[in-house]
Formats: sequence, structure tokens, C-alpha cells
Amino acid sequence: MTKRVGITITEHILTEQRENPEATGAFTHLLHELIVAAKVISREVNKAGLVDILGATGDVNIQEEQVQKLDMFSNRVIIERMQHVGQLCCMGSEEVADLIDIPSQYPKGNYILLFDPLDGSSNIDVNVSIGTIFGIYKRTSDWADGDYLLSDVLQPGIKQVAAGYFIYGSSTIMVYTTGNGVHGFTLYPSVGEFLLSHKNIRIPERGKIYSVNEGYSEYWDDKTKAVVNYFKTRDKETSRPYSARYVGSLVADFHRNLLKGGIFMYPADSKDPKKPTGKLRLMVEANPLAMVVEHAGGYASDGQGPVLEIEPQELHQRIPLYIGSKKDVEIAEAFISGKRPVDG
Ligand code: AFP
Repeated sequence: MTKRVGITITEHILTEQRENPEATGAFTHLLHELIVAAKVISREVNKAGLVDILGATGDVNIQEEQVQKLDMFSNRVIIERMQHVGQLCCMGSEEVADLIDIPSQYPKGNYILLFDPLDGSSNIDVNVSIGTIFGIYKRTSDWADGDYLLSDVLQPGIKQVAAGYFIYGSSTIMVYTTGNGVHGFTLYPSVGEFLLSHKNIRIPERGKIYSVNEGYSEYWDDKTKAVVNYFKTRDKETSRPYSARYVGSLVADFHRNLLKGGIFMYPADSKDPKKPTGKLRLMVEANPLAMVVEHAGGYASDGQGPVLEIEPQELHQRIPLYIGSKKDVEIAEAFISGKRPVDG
């Protein structure tokens, strides 16, 4: 990975657009507006301790998790900003049960935006990094057939035309890919611009970090326990045991592992019978990060195969997630899928 400062995100997107002779500018416009929304969220997150915006609303979202005020704010900012852009036919948010239609007074386009407006929101009031995750698809049905179809939204992650995240941490960083490398941009607050800070990010093939909520090991099956034990077992050749790091904010855990190498796991567990496949959502969390990690040379699996090839059944579908350095994820997948014996 080489570091270079000076190129703005807008310049970078426009350069990519120029390299694609079929580009109309629609996608560039869409991404630009999303970046503006993220800047607004970043500003609010940064002043979260200064204004009376902290604390839960008392409501629960569609995932039956407590909704924090900043979640709702971020959700609203993205929807309001993106609905009039004219490039979307619909949106899907982690915070909204149904698909979000574009109001009839606004023009519509070919793209679909799926997002988690503020991931890791239970960390807001303790100043731990949180983030916005997004994946963008193109509708496949014909305009002539009228409005978009559910099948336009429920496409496997491999069909994403772009994906990425914003991390609101010690600085605000945007990491994204359109399939042409993974690039990171740091927000310079005084200038108000994202500047290229991490060009062509490559994740190490094998890492030294494992990230999992080990407090739930009681709810894991033997295969899952074997995976985690593998990373904790001493082995000179593969530099094990690995170090444990778990923030509890997917974007933060993912971003660290992307830069340093390692594996993030949210396995299936028996903690909540309503969520036997684990907590994380395929469409708004796993797929976007899977696209990022794969274009950085890593891998994402649900324990049986590539996340990006899963045919989604519903917008809020949950899956087990193993994501990060290729070799580490392949080992986890081998244990979970039964290709590697539990005592192997
Ligand atoms: P919240 O947005 O409700 O804080 O959930 C965050 C999250 O979906 C993801 O960011 C974390 O990796 C994961 O949950 C942490 O979940 P556990 O607290 O169960 O480990």
C-alpha cells in the first residue's frame, strides 16, 4: 500500500468516470451526494458529546435493537439527501423495515442504494468509532416494465457496482471500491474535503489478529469453537497465537483488520433463537464489506462459501460472517463447512 495525499475524492471519482467510456456521470453524481450526507453525519457524530443528542430514544428498530438518536438522524440525512438525486429507483436501510421508494415528485434512475446509516451505534456514547456502510446495485429489470422489482434489490453481492464505508473515528475516513482497487480518503475538516490517504489498499494474505465476541462462546457449536481455538493455538510457522481485538463496531473492527491483516468473525450462535445465523445483515453489512475485502485481496465467507455469491431471500437477512485475510478466512471456512476436522 502506498500513501499519497492531495487528490480529492471528487477528482478520484471523476478520473474513474473518464476511464469508463460508458459512464454518463449518473454514478458520480450519486456517490458525490452520498459523500455530502456522510460529511453531515460526521459533523454530528463529532459533536455528539457537546449537544443533547446522546442516549436512546426508547424505540426499537426492525432488527429489535435499541435505536439511538444518531441512528435516526443518519438514516434521515441519507434518505433525504439521496431521494432527490435522480439516480436511484429505491433504497434499503437497516433502520427501515421495507424498501424506501423515491417520492413521485423526484426523478428516478437505475441505481439502488442499500445502507446501514450508523453501524455500531451502541458505541456512540462511549466515543468508540462507528460508521456508515453502503452497497450500490444497478436495477436489472427493464424501465419499460415500470417500477423496480424486488428481484432488482435481492441481487447477490457480486452484482454490486460499488461498495464502501465511512468510519467516524479519530478521523473520518471513506473507503470504497468500484472494482478498480480499494482506496481510502481522509476527511480534512478544515477544508471539508476527503483527500486520498490510502491508495490501493491490499490486505495481508494472513493476519495476526482475530476479532470475535468470545463472550458468546457458550452459544457456539463445536466447529465454531474449533475455529477460534485454531487462532489461539501456538504455532511458530503461522505466527500463532493471534492477538484478540474486538471493538463491537463492525466498521472499526473491519477497517483495522483491512489495514493490518486478520479475521473478523460473527458466527452463527444459539444466543437468540430468532437469530440462529448470527447478528449481521447480508445486504447492508456483509455484502458491501465483502466487496471491499475481495478487491483488496481478502475473502468473505458465511462459513460455507463466498458471501458475494449468496442469493438473498429478503432485505434484512442475517448471515454468519467470516471476513478478512484470505488464508485466515479460508481456514475458518474449512472448519465450519466440515472440510477440516474439528480436532485438525
Ligand atoms: P449496533 O449498531 O446495534 O451497535 O450493532 C453493531 C453490530 O451490528 C456490528 O457493528 C458489531 O460488529 C456487532 O453488532 C457487535 O455485536 P455484539 O455486541 O453482539 O458482539
